[in-house]
Amino acid sequence: MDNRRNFIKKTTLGTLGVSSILGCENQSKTIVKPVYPRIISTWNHGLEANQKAWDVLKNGKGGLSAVEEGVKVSEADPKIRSVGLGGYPDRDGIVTLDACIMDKNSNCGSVSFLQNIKHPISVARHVMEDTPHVMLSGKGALDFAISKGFVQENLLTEASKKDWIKWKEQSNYKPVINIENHDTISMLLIDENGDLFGACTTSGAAWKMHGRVGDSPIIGAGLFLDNEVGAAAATGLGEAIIKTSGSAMVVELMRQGYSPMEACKTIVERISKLHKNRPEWDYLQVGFIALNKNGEYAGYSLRKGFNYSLYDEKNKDLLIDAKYELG
Ligand code: SD4
Repeated sequence: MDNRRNFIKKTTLGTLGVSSILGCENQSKTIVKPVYPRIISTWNHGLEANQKAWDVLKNGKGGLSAVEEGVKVSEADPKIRSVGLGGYPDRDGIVTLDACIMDKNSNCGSVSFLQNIKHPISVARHVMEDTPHVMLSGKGALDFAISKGFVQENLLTEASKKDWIKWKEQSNYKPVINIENHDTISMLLIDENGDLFGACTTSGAAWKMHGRVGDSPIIGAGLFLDNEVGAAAATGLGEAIIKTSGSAMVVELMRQGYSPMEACKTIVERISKLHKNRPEWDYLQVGFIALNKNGEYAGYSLRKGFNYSLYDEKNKDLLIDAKYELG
């Protein structure tokens, strides 16, 4: 309790240095007027993804289709090197994908270690809607995707192959911060009724071991929402996010009354403390985005360089530099 009191004191004193972008990032403790619909997504490619999601929502297709169609934009873009087509491969030169999706009723679906399918998020949705399970992995996920009509294709582009060949010269697994361990798209959406939806999709950490699965397909790590409270999602070094059940913890802190910013910051601090004296510290980056039931939002990361995209009625295509822990 004391910590929390201190934290609130610190934030009001401006220790966070949070700019009150649109009066929304730095949420007040007083009653706020809910603002929705609203969409936030990790990184700058979230701009295009948000636009698509917004259009789908406005066409009345619902929040679940909106987040699915939104992140599919990133999955299909070969220039985005950590999602879907064109994603960096593992150390054996194989692109393997992780994704999950969640709706307002806590229904969720997920795929991990999926190969040769451009839109893992859509397979994840099928897992959610057409099976009694939450997660399918590897060959089982691929067989399931094929049974649903998905077509196999080579996801390793020439550009990613070239980078992989270069990486193999040293074969040193030390992801370059904000380059080789970024670009996962995580999208959170609150619809016109105040209901929450989320999606997360990635090819994971570049040059990972074959078979490695990160946080992104794990409900509670890469993505979590509780329709009574809010939603959170992550990007960055998956191992660190899994160890703290990052997204679930952000939502639980919001349940306790933390603002999205306070909740994200608290979990980033926890991750920071855990990893400070470990070898991965040098390349550790994590970032969280959060959206609560009022439509208040925030993003916060360990190191500089994380940004996220916002889309709502007033603010189309806004890219926000997230506040960060290590100044
Ligand atoms: C992972 N969290 O597999 C993912 C990588 C990532 O932005 O977020 N990239 O660890």
